[in-house]
Amino acid sequence: MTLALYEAPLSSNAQKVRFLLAELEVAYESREVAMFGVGTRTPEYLAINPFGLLPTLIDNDFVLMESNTILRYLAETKGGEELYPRSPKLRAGVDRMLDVLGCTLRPRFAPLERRRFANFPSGARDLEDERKLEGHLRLALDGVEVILAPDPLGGYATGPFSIADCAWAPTLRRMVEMGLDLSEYPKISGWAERLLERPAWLRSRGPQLEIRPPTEAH
Ligand SMILES: N[C@@H](CCC(=O)N[C@@H](CS)C(=O)NCC(=O)O)C(=O)O
Repeated sequence: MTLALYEAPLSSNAQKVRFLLAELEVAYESREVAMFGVGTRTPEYLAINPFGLLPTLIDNDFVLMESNTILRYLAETKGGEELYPRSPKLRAGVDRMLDVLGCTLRPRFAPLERRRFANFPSGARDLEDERKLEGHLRLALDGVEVILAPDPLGGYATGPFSIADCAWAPTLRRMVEMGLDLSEYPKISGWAERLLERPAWLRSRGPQLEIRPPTEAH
C-alpha cells in the first residue's frame, strides 16, 4: 500500500493536503519537489503531473492532481466522511467555500503574496500598488465575512470543521503572516485564530514565509 504526496514545504496547495492527512492521521510518504520550475518542470515530474504543479497524490497506482480534488478524495477514501458531508446542501456549503477560495479569493490574493513574500521569485514591493491590490482583496473578504458561518454554529468555515477549513488554512496563515489587518472582519479573524491553533495544522504547516523588505530592488 503506497500513499505518497509530491509536495514542497512552502507550497500552500500542498499544505492543505498535509493538514487533512494530519487530521485524518493517515501515514504517507512525502516526496519533496523543488518549486518554481526547478523540480516541477523535469520530464520525470511532468510525466506524473503534466501541469508541472504541486501537489500530486499517488494512492497505489492512482495518480491525482488538484489540491481540492485531492481533499475530496482523501475525505471520501481515508475515513474523513464527516469532513465532506454527503447531504447535498451541507456538501454544497463546503464546495462553495472551496470555490470561493480558488476562484474568487486566491486570484486577488496571489499578486499581493508575490510582492510581499521574498520566497517568491517575482514581484518587487511597490507600496502604492500593494494598497490597490489590498483594496481589491478586501472586496472578496467583505463577501467571505458575510457568508462565513456564525461562531456559535461550530466556529469553522461552514460550522463544523471540514475540508474547506483545510483548504483555507494556508491562505489565512499568509494573511496573518503578512500583517493584513483583519480587525474589520470579526468572523474571519475568529475563524483564523481557531483554525491555525489546531494541533494537526501546527504539526503539518511547515515553515513560514519571509517578508520582502519594501525597498528591495528587482
Ligand atoms: N490548482 C492547483 C494549483 C497548484 C499550484 O499552483 N501549485 C504551485 C505551488 S502552491 C506550484 O506548483 N507552482 C509551480 C512551481 O512552483 O514550480 C492546485 O490546487 O493543486
